Amino acid sequence: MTQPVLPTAQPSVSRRVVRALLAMASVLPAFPALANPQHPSAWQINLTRGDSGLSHDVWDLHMAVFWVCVCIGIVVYGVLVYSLFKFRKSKGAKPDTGFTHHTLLEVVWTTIPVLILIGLAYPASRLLVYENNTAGSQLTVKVTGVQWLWRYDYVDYLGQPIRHVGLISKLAEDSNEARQGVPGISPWNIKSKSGVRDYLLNVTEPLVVPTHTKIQFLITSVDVIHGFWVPALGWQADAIPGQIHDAWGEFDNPGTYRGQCAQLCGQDHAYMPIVIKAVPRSEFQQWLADRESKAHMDVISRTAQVVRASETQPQG
Ligand SMILES: [Cu+2]
Repeated sequence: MTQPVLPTAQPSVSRRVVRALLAMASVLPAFPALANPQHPSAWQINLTRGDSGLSHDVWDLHMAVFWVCVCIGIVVYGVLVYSLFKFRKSKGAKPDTGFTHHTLLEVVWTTIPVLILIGLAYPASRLLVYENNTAGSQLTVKVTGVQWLWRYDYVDYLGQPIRHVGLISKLAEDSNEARQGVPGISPWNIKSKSGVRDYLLNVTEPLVVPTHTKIQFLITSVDVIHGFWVPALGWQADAIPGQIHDAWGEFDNPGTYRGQCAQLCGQDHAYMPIVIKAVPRSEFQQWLADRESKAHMDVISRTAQVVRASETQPQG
């Protein structure tokens, strides 16, 4: 067997490669700091940490997997780049044509990835089971995707059924007019009360939910597949016609949380944002009571209209 002619090591090159990899790795911890659960900030490229125990668990797992991948990348690409420089043709290196396999090495590089995959699959599976366990929810909201808006129906709260409280949430009027080129409305001038630019991000009416409450979302659609995605919740669920997908979420702090439809659902897919307004429990209870009494009055008014119409009908 011909032995390869190996050149002498080039410590300056390998040291430069290691230094470059370390420099790249040192920038990465800055990314999570940019994650804002309520408003995405400029250059926010990492997953948001969200605003509840569940979303923090998702984020922690995501970061753990991320760092495992970074370590694997450093080892694999480190060896690759080091070998490229150390054994380059210009230094006289020649391939070992007689080499076919190395049993011990093959066992090692098969066993290590299998162990890494098992190590990642175990916490991921546990979190998946936890994420799908909606038992003990205190509020249930049915979410229906419609081309191209969201409908929310409140089903029950603290074990009590809620009747006739629902709302249609579609793209805010100013954004809708600006996107259609209505004269006099510029996308750049559309801002919320707090001065946040919210062109295409605001809706006619947000989904109002209480903080510190386990909320069960029953997600479905009436036409095509939509995707209910609010990054602060830590998950995304498909809204599929004829199926109910249940998931749960919670908000620890009051605020406005934004999301988007995450499945390409038609020509106005980009114009059906999601806005969730989390408010303290007492405020939510007041809001719900107002909505229930308004819904009750609407039912009475409609019934009275029907009775009046039947009374004024000419008797045959
Ligand atoms: Cu869509």
